[in-house]
Amino acid sequence: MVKLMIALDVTDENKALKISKEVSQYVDAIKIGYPLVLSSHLSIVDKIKKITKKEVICDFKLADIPSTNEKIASLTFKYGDGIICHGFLGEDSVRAVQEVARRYSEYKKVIMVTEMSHKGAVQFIQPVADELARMAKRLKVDGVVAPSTRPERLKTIKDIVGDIPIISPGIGAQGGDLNKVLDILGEEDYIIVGRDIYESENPGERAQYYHQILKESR
Ligand code: OMP
Repeated sequence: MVKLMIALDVTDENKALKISKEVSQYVDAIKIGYPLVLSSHLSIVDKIKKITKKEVICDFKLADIPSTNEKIASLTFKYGDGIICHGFLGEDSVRAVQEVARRYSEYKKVIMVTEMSHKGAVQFIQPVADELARMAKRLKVDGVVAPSTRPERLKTIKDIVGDIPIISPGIGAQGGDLNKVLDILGEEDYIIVGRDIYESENPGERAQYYHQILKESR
């Protein structure tokens, strides 16, 4: 069964914790990023984990020189189970994050962006995305980000990375076609859904809706 990761991009700690509780039984992982962390504190990861007992991935899209990436990763892995970093900075910047992850524990995940889901991604990142995917494969990262908004690109990237899990945003608010995406993804992969769950009137019900579709598509 393809897994469900909620993107919890709300800017209010209480709301984040309330939604975490409501969706916890239907999601496999939680992704937080700057919106939530800058409006609260990174230690919110502990609170979310306590409520949900699920993995929390920190989407900080690291894009810096190795030594700065290393500092950010060290602080992040005190709390998060995983971190998202960019690959276009080059192999050394990603390796720096991987080394920090390994120092913490074998369970800390480094997830690398290949191609992004928004329109602007075709401008600069898409032309090098296959190369980024090949680098991700070579570096044996723990996951890659690839777009649900472009199923044909998702398929190409999946073919390149093979058994590296994909986490794929673009379903819901960004208009990705879930059926097409489910034909491509496997049971180690995740769809990421944010606004369509956390902005809905009943986030728990909406998460259950996705959970059910994923379950039935097995
Ligand atoms: P919704 O569009 O609200 O479902 O949220 C998607 C989530 O995935 C947000 O947290 C985005 O920042 C993130 N995301 C993308 O939308 N596109 C990408 O290419 C990569 C990411 C990401 O790395 O998570």
